[in-house]
Amino acid sequence: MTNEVRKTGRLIRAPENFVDAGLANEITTKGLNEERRGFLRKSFLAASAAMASGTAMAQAAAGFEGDPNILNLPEHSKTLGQAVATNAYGVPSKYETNLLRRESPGLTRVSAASVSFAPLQGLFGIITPSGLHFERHHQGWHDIDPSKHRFMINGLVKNPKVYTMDDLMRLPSVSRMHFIECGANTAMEWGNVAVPSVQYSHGMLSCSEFTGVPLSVLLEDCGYDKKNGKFILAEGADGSSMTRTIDISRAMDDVIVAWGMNGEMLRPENGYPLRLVVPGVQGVSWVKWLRRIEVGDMPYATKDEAIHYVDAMPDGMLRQYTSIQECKSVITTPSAGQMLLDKGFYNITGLAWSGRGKIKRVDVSVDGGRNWRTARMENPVLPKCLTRFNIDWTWDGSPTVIQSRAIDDTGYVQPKINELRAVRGTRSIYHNNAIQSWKIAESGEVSNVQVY
Ligand SMILES: Nc1nc2c(c(=O)[nH]1)N[C@H]1C(S)=C(S)[C@@H](COP(=O)(O)O)O[C@H]1N2
Ligand SMILES: [Mo]
Repeated sequence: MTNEVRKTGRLIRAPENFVDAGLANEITTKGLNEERRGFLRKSFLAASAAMASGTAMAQAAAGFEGDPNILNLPEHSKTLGQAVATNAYGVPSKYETNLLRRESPGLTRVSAASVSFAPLQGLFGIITPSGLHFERHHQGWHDIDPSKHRFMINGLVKNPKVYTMDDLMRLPSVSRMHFIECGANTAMEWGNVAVPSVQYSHGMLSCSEFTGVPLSVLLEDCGYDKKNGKFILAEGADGSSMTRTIDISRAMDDVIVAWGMNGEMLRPENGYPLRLVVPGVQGVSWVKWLRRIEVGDMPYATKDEAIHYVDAMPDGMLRQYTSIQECKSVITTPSAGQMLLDKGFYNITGLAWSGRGKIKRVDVSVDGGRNWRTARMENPVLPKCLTRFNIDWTWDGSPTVIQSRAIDDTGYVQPKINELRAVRGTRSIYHNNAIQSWKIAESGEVSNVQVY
């Protein structure tokens, strides 16, 4: 890529973290408001005009001579910087303070029951910073005193046990990177509601390194009944009576009773001091503030698996226990709410994941699904973890639609929305893993559309 191309590729990366703080409030359910759109375009045209006048363009191409940001030595190069910040937890730059978890403008808040979405459009790589990890609480979050927290294993076990946090943290631990996705992620798209940005369409998704003791170690420690113990029930300590059934083969496989997230203790809103990590399975089974696991011989059919978290099928039947988050991907940049300021080179980047294993391949279309090219996947590519993909693209300035399509190592191909609707109908909330389409208008504005 030449410098020339590099310079023409201009993109407003994320509504939250560029130009000014006010913009985030100006995004409506229909995208940028008219006034804002006009302003952005005018400022860009003004900047281009200034560049084109006289010799400015030639100078700029030669290395930005005339740029005061190069000519004038800035204060930070001439003065003493700040001392180490030993007494405070580190925070992002003040120029990044608009990149936040947000509640959807379209969803009304019901008491403490709430969702905040991760700002996927502003994140790099595969790890979600802990302060930006999405949240889903059925009955609000608590900051629980770890010295008072107890974790019990009972039911079909020889030795029922109660563990303190100290007991647990002495046991052999593992650290693994996994995605967590709420089963209701991308739910609005079932009904053809084009939410305004990838934060709201796909932001109930995060990925962290989790640390804890494998549940298999604890079940063995309690002498679970290998003959009759077919399921476990996981229970949280909050007021939502969150209880979920998990079959014993999964429980003995890669499930972790975790206290660590991204190298430190879990954040209170993500289940401090203890949560279940159930790789590949929908978020609701990742019980937070975990206080009890019971071993049983049948599925428990609790409220959160008999009434909620069921899928309404076209024939009127309800599908139960659809735990796995199937193979899915989304382009995070450019994505709805962002704006391409002129034609030229762009790196299209996004995320792919599968609850069944590793991502095998990601294809990208820049012409509404007619042609597909294989994207570059960044290492590491891990099972039940986010995979970052990138692909080069030169936008010629004409309107188009961009999409990504992931394939996992079982050979499963992420479906189009109409393929998914043919099987699942339109009355579902959960498990929408359809291909996402972003429309690029001639103005450079990116918006959410459905393409069949
Ligand atoms: N105890 C308890 N566990 C819970 C919940 C809850 O409300 N209470 N919400 C569940 C749901 S629906 C999801 S999607 C995930 C969200 O995890 P996070 O808030 O760490 O992103 O936690 C799950 N575990
Ligand atoms: Mo969820």
